Amino acid sequence: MVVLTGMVVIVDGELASDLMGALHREELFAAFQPQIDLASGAIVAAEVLCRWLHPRHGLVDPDVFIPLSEEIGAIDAIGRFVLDEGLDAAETWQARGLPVEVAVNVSPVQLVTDEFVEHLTARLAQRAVAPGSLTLEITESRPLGDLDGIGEQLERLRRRGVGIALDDFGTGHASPAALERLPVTEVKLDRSLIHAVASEPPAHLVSALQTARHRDLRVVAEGIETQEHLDRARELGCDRAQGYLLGRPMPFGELDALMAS
Ligand code: G
Ligand code: G
Ligand code: MN
Repeated sequence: MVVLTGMVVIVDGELASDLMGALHREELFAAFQPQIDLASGAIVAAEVLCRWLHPRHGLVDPDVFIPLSEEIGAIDAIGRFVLDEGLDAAETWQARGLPVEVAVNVSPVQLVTDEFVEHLTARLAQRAVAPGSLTLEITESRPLGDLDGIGEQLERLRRRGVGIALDDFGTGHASPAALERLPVTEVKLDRSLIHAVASEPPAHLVSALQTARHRDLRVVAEGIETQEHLDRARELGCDRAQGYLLGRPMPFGELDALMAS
């Protein structure tokens, strides 16, 4: 099988074996993308996004290496790495009295066993980070599979005070069911809904948003690239916004400097 990543064609068996050692070779790093509070305009959170700088192929798309890592059993190690990067950032900001939260993507594959919850619990105990300042983003772009099994793990995380976001909300047909059955604290509206500026939001989305508001969930708009997108996010009643207009995914130091200015 051949995978296209930008201009490069890579045989995927080779990519898989490269990915196995990527963490130890320190080829993986975290990028941080700011989230803005729509009322105040302040940076209130950052999403941590994993990056892989391959020595020969350059940056590999996460849409390629994340699913690959799930297949080859590397997602747990990568997930722990990204979580640590997020907790480092939150700890640094909170030590300085900056109330900035972090959001970390978690693959449903990481929630198949108890390991992730146990690891996260241990990490939180070691660190000066308020659990409420960490949100885990669960994507629904791939089928969430056994909602009950995932729900159980998410309940345990909620009991520890961690926030749970439904990522890419409004794309999959699973949205309303997942919203109903999972203990979520936030929904992240997929960028396709923000980019469809000219059209009315679909009825199922409007009703899902009403449910979200009734349950007092935070609503975050993704993919804000233009002023029009920002206006759309406000019209939809979003609390927070994220996108290239407001800040691209960037190294920690860059976001840190941006917040200081
Ligand atoms: O920047 P972007 O290309 O980072 O990310 C593409 C996709 O990869 C998104 O769906 C995003 O959620 C996912 N992704 C990025 N980083 C991580 C990560 O650390 N863990 C998981 N599970 N997914 C990630
Ligand atoms: O699926 P998830 O929301 O976790 O991934 C976020 C993805 O969206 C990342 O790939 C990130 O680089 C990308 N992204 C962030 N802001 C924008 C934006 O304004 N426009 C587009 N097209 N993508 C964005
Ligand atoms: Mn995300």
